[in-house]
Amino acid sequence: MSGETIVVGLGKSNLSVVRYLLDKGTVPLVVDTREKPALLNELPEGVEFRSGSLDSFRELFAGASLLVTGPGIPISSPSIAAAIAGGVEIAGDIELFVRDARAPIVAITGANGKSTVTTLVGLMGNEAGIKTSVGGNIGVPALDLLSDPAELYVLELSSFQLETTKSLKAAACTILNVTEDHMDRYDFDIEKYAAAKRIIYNNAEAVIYNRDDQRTYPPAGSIRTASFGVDSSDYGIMEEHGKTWLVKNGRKVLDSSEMKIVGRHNQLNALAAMALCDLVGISEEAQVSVLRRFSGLPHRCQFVSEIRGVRYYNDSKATNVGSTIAAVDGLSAVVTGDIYLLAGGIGKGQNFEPVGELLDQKVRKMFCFGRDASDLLKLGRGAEPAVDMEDALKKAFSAAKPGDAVLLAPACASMDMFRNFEERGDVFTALVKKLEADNA
Ligand code: UMA
Ligand code: ADP
Repeated sequence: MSGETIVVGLGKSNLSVVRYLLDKGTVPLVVDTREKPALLNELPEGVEFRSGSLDSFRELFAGASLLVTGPGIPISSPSIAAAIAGGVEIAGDIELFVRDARAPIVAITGANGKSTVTTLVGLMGNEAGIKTSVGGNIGVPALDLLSDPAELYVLELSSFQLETTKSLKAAACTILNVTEDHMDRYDFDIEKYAAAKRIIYNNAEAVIYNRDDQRTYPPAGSIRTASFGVDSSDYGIMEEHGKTWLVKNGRKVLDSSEMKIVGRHNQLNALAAMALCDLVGISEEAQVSVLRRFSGLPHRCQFVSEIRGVRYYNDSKATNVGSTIAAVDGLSAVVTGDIYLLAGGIGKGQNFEPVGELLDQKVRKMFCFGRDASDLLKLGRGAEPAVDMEDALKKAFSAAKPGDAVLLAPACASMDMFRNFEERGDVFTALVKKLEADNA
């Protein structure tokens, strides 16, 4: 094999790739478009780093033996596409992981709900006494899991990660849903985004799909399939005498009011998690016991404080329109008054019209901030400008009455004003706590 191994992009995943390659005796060259990526000082000694535009590396890429691209790097970038066309092998961290993993893998993708379902399956596996490790897009690079022997891996996979993965043979996998996200990476074509997600089904032993969402359907002939959805067939939902049951083939398994996570979307997440667990032998007892106690991940419709009778919720993880709709729907089920929405950031080329429909029905007003606030403001119907998130919060505080709720669910990525969605949620929480102290 001639040429060198080039790691493109120095983020979290590729730092794990560098360590992995060094362990295998390969010293890669690392490149990044940023002059000083935040993780540069963590690059192990002896590994060369170069900064420059992707185009400036065209010749280097063309002569490489292997290109390992981070998820933030589009493989359609001309210099990378040219290298691939010229026969250079491309892989991402997940590809390297699955080649070495020695335990079955449960793989989860979807526009929304990935982290919730991934966490649930991880907890359920461990509850059943199976040593289960969780990683991937959820924030723990998959390669970091290899050092700790596991009996089962649960991976959250983004469409970006799937694009550079070809050897995955999941023991069970799912596409939870496909609604608009990352359109700027998929030529504004949701079918291209869905096609990237469907890579997860290649060579899978068992597939779970969302029967209410055609874009999640597996190709004909997939070995074992099961589905989840809002009717009472297969993994489903049954309404009876005012109760909402999670059912398996019509058999009542859990009264959803026993779960701490609320909203239809979380009922669907619970069904998907149970289906995946059944396929890899995680007991129903473990499934139900986790569903009864799991109170949700931080930054997902997380209750922050009640100030003068108004409840404040942090759903900073709502980084696309679909997740904002789910957050508002979930909250509508538990809030009697009006909902005031704080939204904005990087719109990623999404169509915001469904947010306009929320303003027609469930949301009283939306205060908009961030880079693409103007796209949200075009919706009219109660969309008002704010200077930044703090100003949006102040405006919502002035407008809300006892019984109302203020919800941060931005429908946008955060990186125009914050490091990531976690920082945005933390800043919001701190601002709400300050408001609470000032109004005690
Ligand atoms: N970047 C550059 N130049 C480069 C390389 C990267 O500007 O040369 C930028 C990217 O455009 C991006 C950022 O740096 O904005 C991070 O990209 P990265 O490839 O270095 O990402 P990592 O730090 O390795 O983090 C990735 C996932 N990030 C992305 O897919 C953008 C993390 O998911 C994931 O937790 C981590 O790997 C561990 O596997 C975050 C995410 O936003 C939560 N994911 C998207 C989502 O969920 O919607 C897909
Ligand atoms: P992801 O990892 O795919 O971003 P999360 O589980 O972190 O998904 O949830 C992020 C946000 O998406 C939640 O706060 C909620 O608003 C919304 N959400 C969660 N599950 C679903 C679902 N099944 N369908 C639609 N929206 C969802």
